[in-house]
Amino acid sequence: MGNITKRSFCRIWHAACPIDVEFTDGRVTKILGVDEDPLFEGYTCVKGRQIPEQIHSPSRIRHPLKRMPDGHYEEITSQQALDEIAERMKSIIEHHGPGAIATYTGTGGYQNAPSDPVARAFHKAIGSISYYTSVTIDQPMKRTAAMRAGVWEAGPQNFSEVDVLLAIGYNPMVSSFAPFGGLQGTNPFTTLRNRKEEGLKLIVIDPRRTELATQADIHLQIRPGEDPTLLAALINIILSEDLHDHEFCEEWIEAAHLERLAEATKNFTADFAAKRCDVDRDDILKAAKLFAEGPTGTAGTGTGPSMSPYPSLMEHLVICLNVICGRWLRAGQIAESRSLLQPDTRKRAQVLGPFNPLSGPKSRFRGLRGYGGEMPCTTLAQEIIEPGEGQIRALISNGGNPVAAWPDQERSLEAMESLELLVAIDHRMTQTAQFADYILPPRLSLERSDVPPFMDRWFRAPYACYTPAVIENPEGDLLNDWEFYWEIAERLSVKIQLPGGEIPSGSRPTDDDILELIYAHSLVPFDEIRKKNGQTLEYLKQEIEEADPNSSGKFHLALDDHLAELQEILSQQTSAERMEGFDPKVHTFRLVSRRLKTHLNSLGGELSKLNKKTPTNYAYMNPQDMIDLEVGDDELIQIASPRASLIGVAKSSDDIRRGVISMAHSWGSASSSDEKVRDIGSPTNRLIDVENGFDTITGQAIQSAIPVSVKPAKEEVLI
Ligand SMILES: Nc1nc2c(c(=O)[nH]1)N[C@H]1C(S)=C(S)[C@@H](COP(=O)(O)OP(=O)(O)OC[C@H]3O[C@@H](n4cnc5c(=O)[nH]c(N)nc54)[C@H](O)[C@@H]3O)O[C@H]1N2
Ligand SMILES: Nc1nc2c(c(=O)[nH]1)N[C@H]1C(S)=C(S)[C@@H](COP(=O)(O)OP(=O)(O)OC[C@H]3O[C@@H](n4cnc5c(=O)[nH]c(N)nc54)[C@H](O)[C@@H]3O)O[C@H]1N2
Ligand SMILES: [Mo]
Repeated sequence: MGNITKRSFCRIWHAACPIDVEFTDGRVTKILGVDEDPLFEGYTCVKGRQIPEQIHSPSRIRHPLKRMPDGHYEEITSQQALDEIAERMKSIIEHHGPGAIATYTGTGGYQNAPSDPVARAFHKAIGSISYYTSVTIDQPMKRTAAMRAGVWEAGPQNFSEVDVLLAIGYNPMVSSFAPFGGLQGTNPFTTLRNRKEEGLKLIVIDPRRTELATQADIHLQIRPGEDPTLLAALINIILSEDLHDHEFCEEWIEAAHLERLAEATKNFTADFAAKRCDVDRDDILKAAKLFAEGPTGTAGTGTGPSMSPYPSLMEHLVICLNVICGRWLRAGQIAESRSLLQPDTRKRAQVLGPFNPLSGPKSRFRGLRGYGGEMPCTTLAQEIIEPGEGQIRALISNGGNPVAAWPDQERSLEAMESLELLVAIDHRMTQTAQFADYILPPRLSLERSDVPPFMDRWFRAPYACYTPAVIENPEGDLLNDWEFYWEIAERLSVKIQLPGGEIPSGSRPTDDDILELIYAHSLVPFDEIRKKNGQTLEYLKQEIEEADPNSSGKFHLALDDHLAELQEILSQQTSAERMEGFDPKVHTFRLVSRRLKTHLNSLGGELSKLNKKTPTNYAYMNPQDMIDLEVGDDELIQIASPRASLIGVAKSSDDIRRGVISMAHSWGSASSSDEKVRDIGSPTNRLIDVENGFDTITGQAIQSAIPVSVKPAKEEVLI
């Protein structure tokens, strides 16, 4: 047959890089970038280039597995698995109500356009509130903080044109992720180099001198968890030096809110912040001035500070910075990004809201509520464990890995053990799949038609991108995630309702039928999108309209709960005091989260090249700290938080500030000890307690800037 090439796009992660998939004798042999793509210019990452091995790996699960009473798994047909699962669900619903059936959609589900919408709609169809996703443990405050402060309908200033970028705790060169208005994963190296050549000024706040920070004009190498202090100081300096955008503030900030914000931040002086955050005072002053003088710019946050103490306050302060400097698109300007898959929406230069984001049902725990159409993931393990009305008894893990990824592993493990029914939709025997009653293998990326649901609204141009399944009849008994929900709905005699109507009963729809139902009201008709794989549609760039003369929305910057938190912070030595059991003499280090080039959360270890490059989730530390602790490279250390301890493999890295351990999450096993740390790493989520120091709005647990003690550990701990 020889070599043929088919065009698709990568779905290892949201970045959605266009790829040419090379086939030799019917097998995928190579992934190539697409040089002529207008946004990506040939860019791919090392993970995406391993897709051939992922698709053809002998260890890939290709047939449904059922756990037998003695614990071993047997292959069964998908029809048998679905019949049995539906029967068990029926009985659970009959005895305990539909809320006892839960789904958790993880990153695997989010790289698959129909997965989340169909899973959500299935839960609506059966009347279950118990829908959860990784979004509520992944910067949920981006949504809630914006709603609480007010949303600028026209959006942030365009990344391609801004003069200053303030990047707070994200690293797109590795993560291919960037927030709102920031550098996206779309070809990040070339894009940043080009923008720097055009004069972009870059300020980075990160305890690590990251791949992004090396490009910064000012790098504030902050003590982890102290971002609220630094951000409050930037606001204070900008307001007291009169560097803010008066006109914008007068028009768009609710009366008295600017004065109250100024009052609440006035003690956050450059000196105070320099001491608390351990950064140079003059650099803070310079950063405030650089950002405020722009003339244009944008500030945005990533996972680091969003997982540290006071994350909602932190996000709110970033909104305040953008507001007081007027960092938004105005009437007559052109927005560079535009969603093609969502319905057409207006973009007016005005504030919508504020809104109450917490409109969902009440959780049984910690006074938290649902938001954004789902329940907070940090309560899910407890909702499973805790008996009583509302207890969850069945969980579908839809492209996720709860045991590895959820904060508070002890609770996650107890939850997995307590479930009456656990179904894992995954192609790997993960830490979670090991507990499953049924494992249903999905069709993987190249085996399904798709669009990039997440990047669609963030590409730096209206960009149309669709792929057909480039492998048509994959070997095995595989279901696309949505097919699982449809098959169960058929058996429960319920209808799944999508924007374009119900998924029909009887004969099986195609992926394209489902995409068409989901995107029935898209700006660009789905039939049109289907004809495009990586084209920018410049003519769709949208001009910002004047504000509606009757609009009364204003930004609310002085929210009582956040002002109270600012006062609390002023009275502390460190934000770690937010955690019970923190002892400044014992917990002298902070453990921060990071991403690794070779892995995507828990995915990567099964791919030979990636595993060889990164065999474990090293505990990266400053070399001087290692000398002080008398620990050498590749030696073991014990890391203990107020909650629990783990064994890490130390590695010196002079890009990390002193007093910090930088470590990737979702490694290790489902056991509570780390004998195999050198081969499979260890789980930082064991160190976390969802009840200790959590964010009261979103429920986000402290997953970064975790106070820990560190000491050398002997090899014997591995035996
Ligand atoms: N301590 C700490 N904890 C964290 C974080 C942190 O920074 N620190 N980060 C948090 C964040 S941001 C997130 S998003 C979560 C991640 O949480 P999860 O999404 O639960 O974790 P992943 O390891 O990404 O799990 C994705 C699973 O999907 C599977 N998969 C891959 N492709 C497909 C597919 O095509 N179909 C299906 N059905 N499955 C597929 C993979 O094999 C993998 O097991 O973890 C969170 N937890
Ligand atoms: N290669 C790769 N890419 C990925 C992933 C992966 O696992 N591997 N995961 C994907 C997922 S699920 C997500 S959500 C995105 C996340 O994308 P990013 O948010 O860009 O994630 P990171 O690269 O971990 O960057 C977080 C940064 O925050 C810093 N940090 C930690 N604590 C603090 C703090 O208290 N304050 C400040 N200011 N900084 C802090 C860390 O040092 C780190 O550099 O990445 C995605 N892309
Ligand atoms: Mo994430």
